[in-house]
Amino acid sequence: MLNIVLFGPPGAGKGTQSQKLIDKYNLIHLSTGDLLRSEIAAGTALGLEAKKLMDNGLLVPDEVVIGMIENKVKENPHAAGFIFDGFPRTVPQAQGLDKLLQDNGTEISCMIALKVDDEELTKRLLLRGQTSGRPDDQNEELIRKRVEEYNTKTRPVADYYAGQGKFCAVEGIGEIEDIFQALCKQIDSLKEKQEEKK
Ligand code: B4P
Repeated sequence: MLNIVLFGPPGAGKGTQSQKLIDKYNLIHLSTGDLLRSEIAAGTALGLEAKKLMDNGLLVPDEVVIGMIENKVKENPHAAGFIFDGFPRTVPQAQGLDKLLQDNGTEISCMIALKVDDEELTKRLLLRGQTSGRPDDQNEELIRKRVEEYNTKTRPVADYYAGQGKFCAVEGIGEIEDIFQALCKQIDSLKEKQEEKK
């Protein structure tokens, strides 16, 4: 199986690139941001709780997101693989994901990080805020809070996968198509290595 974690700060382009990657590699896209937003839209108890945190730029509790991902992985036993977008965002989430995949006879193939500086992130998210209606994209202070959450809680997840020899990074600034090609290059070389091992 090809299980990719697409990593990067808020607005790095994880959602944008995931859409393209699932088509090319026939993978299932699991975005915790999208899953949480559909809980909010459906007005569930989980959604109401998550909304308060997300509207303040804060992370949702680990057990909530791990539970959501677990359900989705179990719903897709015959998948060719998954793209995890916006998850794991903390080291306990990464440990939870490792355990879940191990219990299902598979593992993370690689984490690929999109490198984008803070100035570009703010610019992109404010621009998206003009059309998306997402409350967390509407003002600079909130965006800064999300980047701060990323720097303190999420950044260490990269070291977690680097420690397993599963980390690589690509430049996340530039044309969307060029960034996509750089991601494909990493994934193709990963697939070649998987084939050689067989
Ligand atoms: P997410 O939905 O994961 O969203 P994101 O980090 O804002 O965005 P992403 O990186 O996917 O950016 P995108 O491609 O859309 O999280 C939202 C919130 O949910 C979090 O703050 C948190 O509260 C909660 N949450 C989610 N997962 C969680 C978890 N695991 N644990 C706890 N809480 C969790 O791109 C952004 C914009 O840039 C778009 O407008 C796009 O068009 C543009 N763009 C993309 N690539 C570009 C490029 N190359 N050049 C110019 N613009 C580009």
